[in-house]
Amino acid sequence: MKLILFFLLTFFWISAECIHPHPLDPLTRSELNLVRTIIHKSYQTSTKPNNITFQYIGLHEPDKPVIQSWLSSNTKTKPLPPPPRRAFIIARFQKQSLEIKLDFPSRSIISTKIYKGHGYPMLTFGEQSIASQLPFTHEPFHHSLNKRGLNMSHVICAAFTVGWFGEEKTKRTVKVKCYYKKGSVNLYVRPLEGVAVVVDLDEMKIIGYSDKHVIPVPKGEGTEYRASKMKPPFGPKLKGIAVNQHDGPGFTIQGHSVSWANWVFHLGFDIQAGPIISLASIYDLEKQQYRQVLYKGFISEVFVPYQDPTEEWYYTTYFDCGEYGFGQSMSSLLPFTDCPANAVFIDAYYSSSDGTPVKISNAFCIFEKYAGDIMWRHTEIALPNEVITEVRSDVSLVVRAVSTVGNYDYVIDWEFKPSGSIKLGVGLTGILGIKAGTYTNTDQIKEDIYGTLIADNTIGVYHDHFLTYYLDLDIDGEANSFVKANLETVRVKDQKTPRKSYWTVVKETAKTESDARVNIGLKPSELVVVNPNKKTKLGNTIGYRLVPGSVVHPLMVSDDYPQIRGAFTNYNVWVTPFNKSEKWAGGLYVDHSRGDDTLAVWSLRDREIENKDIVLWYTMGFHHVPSQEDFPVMPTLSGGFELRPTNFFESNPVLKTKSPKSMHCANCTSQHYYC
Ligand SMILES: *[C@@H]1O[C@H](CO)[C@@H](O)[C@H](O)[C@H]1NC(C)=O
Ligand SMILES: *[C@@H]1O[C@H](CO)[C@@H](O)[C@H](O)[C@H]1NC(C)=O
Ligand SMILES: *[C@@H]1O[C@H](CO)[C@@H](O)[C@H](O)[C@H]1NC(C)=O
Ligand SMILES: *[C@@H]1O[C@H](CO)[C@@H](O)[C@H](O)[C@H]1NC(C)=O
Ligand SMILES: [Cu+2]
Repeated sequence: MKLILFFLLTFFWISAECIHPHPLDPLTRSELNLVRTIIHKSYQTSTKPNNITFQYIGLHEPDKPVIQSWLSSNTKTKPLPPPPRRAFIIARFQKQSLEIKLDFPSRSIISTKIYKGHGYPMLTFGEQSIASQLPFTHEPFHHSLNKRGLNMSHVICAAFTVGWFGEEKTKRTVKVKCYYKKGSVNLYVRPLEGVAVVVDLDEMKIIGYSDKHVIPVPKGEGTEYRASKMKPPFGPKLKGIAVNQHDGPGFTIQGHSVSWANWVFHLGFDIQAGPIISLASIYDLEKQQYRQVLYKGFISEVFVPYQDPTEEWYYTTYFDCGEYGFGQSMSSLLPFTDCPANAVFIDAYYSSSDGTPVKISNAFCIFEKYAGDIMWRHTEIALPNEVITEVRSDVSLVVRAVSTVGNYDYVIDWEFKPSGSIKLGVGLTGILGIKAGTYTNTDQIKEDIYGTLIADNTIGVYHDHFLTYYLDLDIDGEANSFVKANLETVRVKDQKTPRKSYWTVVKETAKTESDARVNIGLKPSELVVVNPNKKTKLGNTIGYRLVPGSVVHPLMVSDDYPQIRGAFTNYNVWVTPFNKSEKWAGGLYVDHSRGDDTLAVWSLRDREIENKDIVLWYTMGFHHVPSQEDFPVMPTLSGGFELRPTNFFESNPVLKTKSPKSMHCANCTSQHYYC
């Protein structure tokens, strides 16, 4: 009897663990299955031929106060039960976009709304792949291939979003472009230029076809990037480097909650955004408590407009989150190369068009990084008979994901440092967007080709990458302000100093949204999110500073259609009051969007942002002028920015942090990573 009771208790305890994930955990495989089952039950009864497709399924997050009170109750003896798990779904059904909210505990749909605005939801892989097959059964396409002497069994097609260029009415269309893979797997550098197939995704049929002119498909030779297919000479030769953690990793992962050194945070996943970092707090040694830094941060949109205005290319202005799904596009990371030997991996799940869960194994990796850098140091030679040298090693914790959106690979890093800094890194690699041309030497070029000739018949088209981060900083609490600490030159008026000028800091607290739109680089200034209600013992306002990097400003004119849709890039920095429904800088329905639901539009309300729960939006990026080194695959181009404590701590928070014990590995001279 006792034994049975024991087993029953154990069973309940375990199942309680299972049904109580962290309220911000991404939807699990079984929850995704449940979504499909519940929604199919409601929509399969229809006699209409159009089946429901799932464009977006994600966590319907509990409201911020609910999360906050659940969190604070966790430290008490009687913690609150976690709020009910819910899902938010965007589905296409009978040529309409449905917004469905679903409650897991009651297994029921709690609301359904038909979206009436402009634009369409994210494209699923399923519909992209069906659309990409359509040309193969289209007679004119066969003709185009014959005309070029191409063998159809070596042709691969892909679907591309087409944007919006002022059309009154739109259909949910994509353009399908095709590539030749005979003799190479590097298909993106071998386009069938001039052939464009317009597909209506709702009807799933071809509604337009054009074959403008025959341009040679760039040759396959020299486009290979697989190590296994390459012939010597190889080089330069690199020796193996060991990563050695004899005592195991210094972090712990429970579910999706990560704790390392003085940091704790939650790592979530979303099909549209990819990684989501929430509830990042840092332990303050002096205050003996964790202090809030970031309530939530993620990449809200990635805008990639190409700069070729010709008929074949003008529409290539992609929104990688809202159109293709930065999370859906995440690649499985390879141990030892995508991440170092000491990395730990986490899987992710999303739903395919028909609602079946798809697993991305090794979607994230988490690892401690030590690259031989210095956290702080000093050598003191001024003391008599004594030289002091103190150095501390810079070890950090990295969360990494890679999104492969078609041809491009984005390496996304969130790096936490014991000093309180959070560094956000972006690496661009993969294959360039290529246009085929007739040129084989720049001498032949007499016109603007909108790109760089990077191989025979191969033009790397000019483009930008804008990555807009959503950063809901809650510096020691929700009520925050945004301060521009402007560095201003002062001309000396009196004669007491030989100096004629100096610079000083003039602080300006943004009252409303319009005060907080900043184009970085125009004026020297430190941009700080402060908690105006908290001061250090010395009286400085505590805060976190945005240290920009990889700054870009859009170069298209502001009334150009892609720039209207991408108007959230008009400033590098925006600050908005927190609003749960303002998450996606380019809007929720980005495909064919008209720019009426962007950050730039919300911000026009010019709401008050002083001493309020605010969100900082930061756009970093790159203008990409391709070069020959980017071919046939591009060496990583890195950029990023930093969030850095400023008067947040009473003094250097890593003063008393010891360098980790240095480790000598017996096998470090070996060329392999066996240690
Ligand atoms: C609709 O979905 C059901 C079940 O998933 C499937 O059997 C049926 O073939 C689908 N119909 C169409 C027209 O796709
Ligand atoms: C096309 O390629 C396939 C597969 O390599 C081959 O079997 C076929 O013979 C080729 N057709 C022509 C007409 O060359
Ligand atoms: C939140 O944002 C949405 C979309 O911009 C807007 O319609 C709504 O009025 C906002 N809510 C508040 C309380 O401002
Ligand atoms: C070094 O490598 C050898 C074999 O490659 C292995 O037997 C030995 O345990 C390794 N030593 C350490 C310290 O890892
Ligand atoms: Cu690029």
